[in-house]
Amino acid sequence: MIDRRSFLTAGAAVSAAGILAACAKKNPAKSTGPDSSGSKQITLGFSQVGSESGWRAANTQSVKEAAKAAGINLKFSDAQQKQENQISAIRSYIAQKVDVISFSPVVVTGWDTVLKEAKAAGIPVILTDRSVETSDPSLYVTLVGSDFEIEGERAAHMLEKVLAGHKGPVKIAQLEGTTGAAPAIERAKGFGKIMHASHPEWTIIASQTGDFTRAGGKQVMAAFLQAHSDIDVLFSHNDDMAIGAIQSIQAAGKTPGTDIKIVSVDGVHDGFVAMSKGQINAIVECNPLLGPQLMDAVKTVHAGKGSTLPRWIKTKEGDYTADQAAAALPSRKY
Ligand code: GYE
Repeated sequence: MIDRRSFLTAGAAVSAAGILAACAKKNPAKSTGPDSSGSKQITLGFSQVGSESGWRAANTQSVKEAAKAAGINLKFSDAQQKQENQISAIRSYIAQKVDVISFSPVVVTGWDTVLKEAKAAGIPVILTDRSVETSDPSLYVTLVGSDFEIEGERAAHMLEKVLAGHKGPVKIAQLEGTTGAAPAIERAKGFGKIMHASHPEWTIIASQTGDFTRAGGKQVMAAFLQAHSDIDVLFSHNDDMAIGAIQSIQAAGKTPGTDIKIVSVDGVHDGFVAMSKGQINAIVECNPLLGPQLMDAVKTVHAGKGSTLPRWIKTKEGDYTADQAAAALPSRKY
């Protein structure tokens, strides 16, 4: 998988940066670290959700590369999709007295206690990728990430295009992302909003989580196909689950993209490859390359100017159909 390779490359680059920084410390006459401005280097503690998808691998690489480029000392940990691991990572960053904490919350609820601990320690928090539900907005400075509800609406509009000319009822199966995660909740909401407002002929006949993974998508789609012989459309909350589902659709003797139309979200390399083969009909892009915007926000917050930032720094993204996939593939960056 490209993801693993790029992940390892990024890991190697970060270790190399660590060695360079260590060398620089031993020889203070030369440099005090990657930050050449003369000011003290910023330490950022970052808790990543996990390694569940191609999107996540690209996001991790972007964060690591952007930290390096910005001269920020990055402490990185992978929570393997578990909230308790993220809470422990954040507590450890508080104990280490990092300058800024950032994390991509696996689910939306259950963060107030640890966020209050960060606030009490005077460490600002920047959310990235996914949002939290909190009654106290002062617990984080800003969110750098996408509008997932709009992505769900865009997916419904892409399905309208895919179904152009189709008459009669449309039976939809939905592969949801991780239960309780912002992108799963909001993509379902946005899609449902357009469906209820404009498409009485569409029905979601099956909907379950595949946890944003290929294995999950494959397994849940196999169960959907066993229970329902008449699925017209798969709406998958990410490309990896759609790619897993394609295997189950083929195993059931059906042609993905033809017998069952597929719309998914992300736009990772392997999603584009499946789309160029006509197996996925349309993809709503969700840009994972948040690193540079995040590092800019970290610097602003560290300079004490967090109040000048918007509460939500949104990412720019586009929509693609199968006929555009082959032409777009060479210029895709993830
Ligand atoms: O769509 C999915 C990943 O939070 C936007 O998480 C992210 C989602 C992305 O696992 O592939």
